[in-house]
Amino acid sequence: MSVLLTGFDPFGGASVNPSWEAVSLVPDTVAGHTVHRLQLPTVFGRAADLLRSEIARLQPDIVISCGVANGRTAVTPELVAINYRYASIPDNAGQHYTGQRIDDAAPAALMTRLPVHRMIDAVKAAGIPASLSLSAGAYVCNDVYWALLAGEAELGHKGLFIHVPGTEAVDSAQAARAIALCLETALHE
Ligand code: PCA
Repeated sequence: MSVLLTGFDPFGGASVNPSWEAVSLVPDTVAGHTVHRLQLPTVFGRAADLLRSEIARLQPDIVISCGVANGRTAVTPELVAINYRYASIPDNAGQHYTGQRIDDAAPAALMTRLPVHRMIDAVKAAGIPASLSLSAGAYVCNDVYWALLAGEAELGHKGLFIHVPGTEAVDSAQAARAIALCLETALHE
C-alpha cells in the first residue's frame, strides 16, 4: 500500500505552517508502507486541484491531509467535510469567500471512512493530546477535505483530514508522531 500526506504553506502572515513541519518529520516508511508528501498552497480550489492530480498520479490507498488550527490544544482528526466556503480572511491568492456552496449538486457534508476514534485512542496512549473535531471550518482546509472525500469513489483512496494545533501546544515532533500513529491505525484496519 502507499500513502500520501499533505500539509499547507504558511498563511495569514505566519512564516511557517506547523502542519507542513509535522508532515515533513513523518518517517519515509510507516509500518512498511511508503509515505509520499505534498505541500499544498492555502488557496481555495487550487489546493484541491493539486491534491486530486497527485492522488490520480500516485494512486495511494490512504491520504491524510493536515492543516494547522491555531488556538486548539490537541491533535484533532476531523469527522466531516462540509459543502461550503466561508472565511474571515482571504486565502493566499486574495480570494475571499463569505458563504457559498462548493458543489450545488452535492450533499451538505461528507464523512471519513477511516477509524477516527481508534486513531485518537492511539495518539492519546502515546501521551499526545488528541480529540475528535466535528468541524474543519469552512476555509481552505475544509475545501481540501471536501475534495478528498468527494473524490474517493472515483480515485479509490480513503481520506482523512487532521488539524494540528500551534507548536506552543504540541511541538512538530509530537504532531508528526501523532500523524504517524493515525496512519498506522488506518493501515492496520
Ligand atoms: N489551516 C487553514 C488552511 C491552511 C491551514 O494550515 C484552515 O484550517 O483552513
